[in-house]
Amino acid sequence: MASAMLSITSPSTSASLSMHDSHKGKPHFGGSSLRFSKEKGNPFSSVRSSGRISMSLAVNISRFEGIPMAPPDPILGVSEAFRADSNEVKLNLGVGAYRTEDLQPYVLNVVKKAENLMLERGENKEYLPIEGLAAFNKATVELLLGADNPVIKQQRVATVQGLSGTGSLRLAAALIERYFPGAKVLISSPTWGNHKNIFNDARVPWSEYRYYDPKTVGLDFEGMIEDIKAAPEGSFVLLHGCAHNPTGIDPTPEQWEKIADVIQQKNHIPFFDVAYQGFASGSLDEDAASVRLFVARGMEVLVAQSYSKNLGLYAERIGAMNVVSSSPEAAARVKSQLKRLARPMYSNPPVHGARIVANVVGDPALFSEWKAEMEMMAGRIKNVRQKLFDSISSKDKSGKDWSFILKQIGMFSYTGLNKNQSDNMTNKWHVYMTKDGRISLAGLSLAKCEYLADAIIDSFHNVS
Ligand code: PGU
Repeated sequence: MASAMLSITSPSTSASLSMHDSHKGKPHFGGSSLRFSKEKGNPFSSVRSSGRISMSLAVNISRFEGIPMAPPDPILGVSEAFRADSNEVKLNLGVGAYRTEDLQPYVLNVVKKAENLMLERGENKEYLPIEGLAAFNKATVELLLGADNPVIKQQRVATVQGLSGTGSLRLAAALIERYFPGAKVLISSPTWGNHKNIFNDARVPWSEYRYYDPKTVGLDFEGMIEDIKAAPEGSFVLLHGCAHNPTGIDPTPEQWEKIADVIQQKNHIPFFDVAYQGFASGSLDEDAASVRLFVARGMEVLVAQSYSKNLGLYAERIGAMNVVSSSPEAAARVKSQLKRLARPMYSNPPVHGARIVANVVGDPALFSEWKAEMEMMAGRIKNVRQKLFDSISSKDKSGKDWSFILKQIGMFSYTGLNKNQSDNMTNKWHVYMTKDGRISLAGLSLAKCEYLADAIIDSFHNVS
């Protein structure tokens, strides 16, 4: 609450009164409402001289009065609302975070083993170099492109460790802002909600390309190609490497080829966001096929990576930014600038997650165990996807075709529910989800599929 102290001094009087916004009989000064002096020094205190009366106005209104309340985050805010709900049936399908069949968070066994190794070795806590842990950077680019990819041998990739997917994207956005002034980033419509925030905050202009077609509940491939063609030459085209978020709809391998054709023709720069490698299909190689296709064509490519989902390292903030360049010299210069951008932002990245990744990927036994665990996680999501489809199809007698649920891949299902219907899911059924109609199947269990099917059917048919 705003409050102000007024002290009035004159040869014969000295008074002080405090005033509050909420007071009905608020003191009034000379017909004008309370204004802050723009003079030097404390803008919240002013001294006025009026004849023999000098008024000293010391205002202890917060300096942050001009800062409005920010809205809750459309994704992470859903988890906050979920925590505040005391109803036992509640279900959090908002954030894309893997849960077990008992709906508990899951720490991978390989992660625990890697952490034990780290304890045994008694690793220190010294600063990492600005570009991150060397063993991590080597492991991450090899995982992405394949260890024998020629661009790695030719030292044409600038890889720096980033603060997970988000931080890596933000670093690349800063690079674009600094070295490609005015260049636009093309973003799919729809996309992960934070993409726009990232480019907005980095002051990088963006526009959308068509991606999702609500009529077919599939990819608007023609629209996508048209929009990429129509963009100014040399734009950055942001692509989801696999398991497109939020739609769960990916281009086919043939479509990826055509997308690469147009991007090459237009001299655009492909910019991949790879947040789900291994999580979509269960195979690390299959999920990196799109990126590898572009690299094999000799194109320069940006790739942000995240280990939040595939290694369950959400809170460790571990990922990387890779820039595949046409020469080792260009790669070295790009890397030097990425470091220069990172230094004043966060100085150097955290070590714990980087060591986990390096240990898991660098140890053949742990690596194959990881792949099995990833298949298990991807498999559980596929099972609930199937069960949800079966439940909805058998309960809904309206004849609506729900088969799109099975065509989508990855963690999410894009249900087609609108905002009102999504609100009904939450308010009536205690199912927490984002307002764009996305549900995270990673937060669903087989046991809850019937309940969710009832909620979706009710929301779809009874709310407009
Ligand atoms: N890119 C995409 C496409 C994503 O879906 C996510 C995470 C990220 C990047 C960033 O993840 P990092 O944890 O920074 O590596 N999206 C999830 C997680 C919640 C969020 O919005 O950050 C989601 O639910 O969409």
